[in-house]
This record gives sequence, structure tokens and C-alpha cells, in this order.
Amino acid sequence: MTVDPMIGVGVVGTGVMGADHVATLTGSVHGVGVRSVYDVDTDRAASAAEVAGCPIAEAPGVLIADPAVDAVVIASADSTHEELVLGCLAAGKPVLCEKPLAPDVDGAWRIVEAEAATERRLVSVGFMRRYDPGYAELAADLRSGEIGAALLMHCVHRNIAAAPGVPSAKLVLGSGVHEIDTARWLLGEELVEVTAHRPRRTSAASGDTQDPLLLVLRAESGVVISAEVFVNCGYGYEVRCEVVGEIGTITVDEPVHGVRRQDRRRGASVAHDWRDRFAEAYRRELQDWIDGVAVGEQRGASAWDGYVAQAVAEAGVEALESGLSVAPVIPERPALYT
Ligand code: ISE
Repeated sequence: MTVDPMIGVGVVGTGVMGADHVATLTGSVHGVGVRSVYDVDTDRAASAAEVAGCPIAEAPGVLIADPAVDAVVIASADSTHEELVLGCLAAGKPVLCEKPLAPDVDGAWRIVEAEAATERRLVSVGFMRRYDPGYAELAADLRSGEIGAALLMHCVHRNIAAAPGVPSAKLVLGSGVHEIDTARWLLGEELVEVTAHRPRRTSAASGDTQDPLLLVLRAESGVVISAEVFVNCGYGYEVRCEVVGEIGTITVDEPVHGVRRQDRRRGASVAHDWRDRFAEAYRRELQDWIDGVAVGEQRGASAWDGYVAQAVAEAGVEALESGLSVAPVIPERPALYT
């Protein structure tokens, strides 16, 4: 009998992000084979199945139960995440779930409780920034103590354009949540207070979308984080971060791939969306997840991280809606995550 050394993965949801993961897992990650895909849209499922050379599952539950599937990627609609992650936990299969872990903080907490009850970490959340070479270098430099203690963090998160009438809450829950996770992860501490500011709105924002908006968060140690979220900036996708320390600063800027000089101008291109900007981060995230699955270890952001990021983001929405400063309520961390 031959033993297949490859980890068999099933991908639920093959829209924008899921299709990208299928292509990356198939072409750029070692030790893995995509064995099954599922999407409510059968055309999307068919194109992903063709890329991976695998069958299409009849339903997500069938994919999760498939013996050829050792581990599952969830990239379907946000509203489906909780049920699917709980299904993977019940089947004892490692799962990498795109954020959000669940549509709301109560759902995320149910996942934390379900996982804690298994006494085994199986859930990873797709906060890919943690794998970006620039952010990884920032994290290492910060932890080396070379710029002294962190005092301030300035984050910029811009998208070229958002869907018309996108709710303001979505700017916090869908985009700002990356800044929240990044701040917790880089600083290694919890965020205890959030306020939200409403600058003048861009004329590109439709309906009553508050775009841009500014979150100001305070960490336990007193570090203050400003996070601009601007989803109709019009010129491209841009994510930047600067940590200001006592004796220096560290910045993660847009990576520059070739500078053009022409007509007395000097410039570089800007990414179109997060798939271009974070392509290498996604590849590293998937590789690390697969390497972890191979040795029975959970890697990357945990269910606890997914839960806390959601809780802080929801506090951010409350702050935006009330105009008040809000303290996220975070229960004690279960032993599984200490
Ligand atoms: C999107 O859903 C993502 O998760 C991207 O990483 C983020 O940068 C973007 O703003 C979100 O809309």
C-alpha cells in the first residue's frame, strides 16, 4: 500500500478569495493537493475544479466528511462561516477560515467554546498580514527592542472602490478588523478602548456610507493606534503602517516593483486589490497552515484571535454609531489559547 504524503484539502467557496486559494494551493504550495471544492454557484465551482483537477462536492457537509479531505479552507459567504467551522470541529478536521470567523461576536464565541471543548486547536483564521514579509520584518524589529518601547501606531487601509451603499459598519468589520488584528499581534497586547471619527465624506461614497473613517484604539500599555479606513480612495489598494518607538520608527510601505521615470515624473504602480498586494502573504499563510496540518499543529491566527478581533471591531461599530468611546468586553482566555 502506498501512503499519500500530500495533505488533501477541500475548499468551500470559490469566489474571489476561494478561487485565489485554489490556484495558490495548486500551483505554489508544497505537500498539498486540492481534493474537492464546493460553491453555491456551480460555474464558479466548475472553474475551480478545473484548476485543481478535482471533483465538485454536492454540499459543504459532503466535502467536510470526504475521507480524501484532511483539512478545509472556508472562503464562502461570511454568513456561512460559523456553521462550517463548527462542522469541521465536529469532524475533527483542521480548518482555515477567512475572516470573519463568524458573522458576529456571539457566533465567534460559540466556536471558541466548541474548540476549547475538544481540547485541541484546529481552527486558523485568515489574517494574512501576519505572513506579509514587510509586516513580519516589522514584528521582528519591534520585538528586538531596537526602537525602544512602542508609543504610537499609524495604520492606513485604502481600497480603490467599494460596492455602492456599503454600510459604514462594513468598513470596520471587513477592513478595519485587519488593523485590529495587526495591532494586537504586533504589540502583543489587548486593545482596551476604541473611538471612531467621522471626517468629511468623499463625494465618491454613495448613500450614507461614512467613508473615510478613522478608528483610534488604545492598547493596555497605553500605545495609541490610529487606523484610517478609506474604501473609495479611487487610486488603488494601499495598506501602510508605522510604529513609532521611543528611539526610532519602523514603517511597512507598499512594496515597490520597478520605478518608472518618464516625462519628468518618477513613480511606481499601486496594487489593484489585496490579492496583488498580499499574494506572497497568502502563499506563506497557506504553506505554513499545510506544514502545521502535516505535524498536527495549529498555525497562524487562532479562533481566539478571530474572536477578539471581532469583539473589538464590533466595539468600533458601536463607537461609530454612538460617537462615544467603547471598551470591548473580552472574557477570560480559555486555557487552550494560553
Ligand atoms: C477585504 O474583505 C479583505 O479582507 C481585504 O484584506 C481588505 O483589505 C479589504 O479592505 C476587505 O474589503
